[in-house]
Amino acid sequence: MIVGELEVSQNDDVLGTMGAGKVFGELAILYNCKRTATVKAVSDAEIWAIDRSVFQVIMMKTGMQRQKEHIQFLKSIPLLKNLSSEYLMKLADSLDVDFFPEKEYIIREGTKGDTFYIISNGKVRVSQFVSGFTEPQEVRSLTTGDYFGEKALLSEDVRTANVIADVGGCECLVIDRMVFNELLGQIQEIQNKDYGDEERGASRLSLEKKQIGTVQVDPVPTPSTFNRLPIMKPADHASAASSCESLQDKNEYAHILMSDLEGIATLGMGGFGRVELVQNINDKKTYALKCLKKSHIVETRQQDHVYSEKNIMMACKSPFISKLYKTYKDNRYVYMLIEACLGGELWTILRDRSSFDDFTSKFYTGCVVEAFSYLHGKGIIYRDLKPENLLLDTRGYCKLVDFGFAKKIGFGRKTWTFCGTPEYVAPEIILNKGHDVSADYWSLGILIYELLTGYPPFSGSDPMKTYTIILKGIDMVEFPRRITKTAGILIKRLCRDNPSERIGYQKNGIDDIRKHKWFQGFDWEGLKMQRVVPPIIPKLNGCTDTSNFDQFPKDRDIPSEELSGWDADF
Ligand code: 6J7
Repeated sequence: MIVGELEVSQNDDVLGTMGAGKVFGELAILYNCKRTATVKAVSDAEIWAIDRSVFQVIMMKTGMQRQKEHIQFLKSIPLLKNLSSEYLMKLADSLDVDFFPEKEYIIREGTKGDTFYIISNGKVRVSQFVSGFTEPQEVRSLTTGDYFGEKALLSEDVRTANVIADVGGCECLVIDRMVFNELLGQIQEIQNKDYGDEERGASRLSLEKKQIGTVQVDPVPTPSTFNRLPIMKPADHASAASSCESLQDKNEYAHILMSDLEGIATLGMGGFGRVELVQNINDKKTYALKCLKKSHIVETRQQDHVYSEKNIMMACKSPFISKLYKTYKDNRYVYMLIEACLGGELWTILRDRSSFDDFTSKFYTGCVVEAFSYLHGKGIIYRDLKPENLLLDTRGYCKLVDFGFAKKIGFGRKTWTFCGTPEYVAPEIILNKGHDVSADYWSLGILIYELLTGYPPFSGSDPMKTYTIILKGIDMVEFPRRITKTAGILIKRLCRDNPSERIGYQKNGIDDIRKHKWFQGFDWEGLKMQRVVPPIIPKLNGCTDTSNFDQFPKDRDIPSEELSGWDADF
């Protein structure tokens, strides 16, 4: 605001007034949600305004620019010259930048250490206690591009020298223990570094290790928030379905005409259109037909998402992902002929049972891990994990459905579209920092929590409250006793605020999740080969039985024709 006076109110209660120089309106833009308060001019006022798209572009560009600069700088450091660009990107993503004024101790000898530093600008002086002297003796000075702080992380745990900011202060890139171990710990130069401490007679002070205080966690209220809607999505509640047979080759379906399909029942519906169970009149096989209203797609500008959904699903061949066999179109709809999964939504089963036991949760999580392993291996992120998007097939295996938010981003790249379902959205998506497959690992942590308890860990009465709770972090969440210690550890490792620290996103990839203690003894091979007996076997009476789905009324609404031609290649 430039000139004038503004009044801020909520539900007719005046919260305060603002004058020149104040900034407002950022919350709804940051969090992609409705305005949280009313702002009214109480005098003539002049204001500068930025709309959401410009704000997001600025956020995206500054984020990309910062990352580019960090990568460029990291590339110029001889120590890191052999690091792959994937590692450099992860490093650039995980580091913090800190400034230390002149004479400040960055590191104090004898204290516990958990961070590694690279000097990005300025100088430091390094000193050490040496036998025969009462004061620490200066041993060297370091400048831009030099690093320090590795010894406590490699073996000692305790700092072996003092590092003090020199004249003019010093700016450092700060890397924590976990990222250091993951990305830098194996570098030979670091492993073999010998500072000549022994020859010098260094006598490291053995200060008492500081006790790490226990963090007091405020229990977060966790209301049951079902009926969760995704953000910026063509379909609010798209579900697919199944056939009685295991259908493998999509070319087999090329000959199926729309006129061969007879409607049996509705499996799901929303603003986007509906999903119908249909039967081929010739061979009696059943499918899910997802019918998307073209006018709705155009109104919500989801054309690219719909194409992406088609292309990704068509390219996927995994038993843990529902198959897309064929697409059709007419003047009002585009259609996707999808494998039916008549066991119903995992969400419905979870709702009916309140929560799952450890093995049941492991089994469904395992199916998702296999689906993610397949998608991520192809450079595809899914971005909408939740029990509503997991359907059970006739045998009780679950499959990922609804690829409206999936995107092929390749490797070492990020994307910026704000999407997902509030309770499952990762902090970097909320903060518009750019995200990649690591956002799927975050959502996997949320899923495990929800399967084990029946409710998600972060949940508010509206999306913005949910986002605010998410940004407080997983350590603020109460873990009920039904979440075992090892399950809790895995959830916390998946829901790290820093995407690079999430399990699944490190050098061994998703295998780290498969090998996690919570999965000890789990038959991954059996799951992959679908030999494991599923924990819940759906009751089904033939391939037209829709009793595992809610009932929906007949669709009387005929959408308007949409003839712009955007779907020419659909
Ligand atoms: Br730089 C530097 N020079 C020395 C040295 O001569 N002896 C020791 N022990 N450490 C030196 N350092 C760095 C090294 O990276 O200072 C850091 C203090 O914390 C040390 O790692 P640290 O022991 O974690």
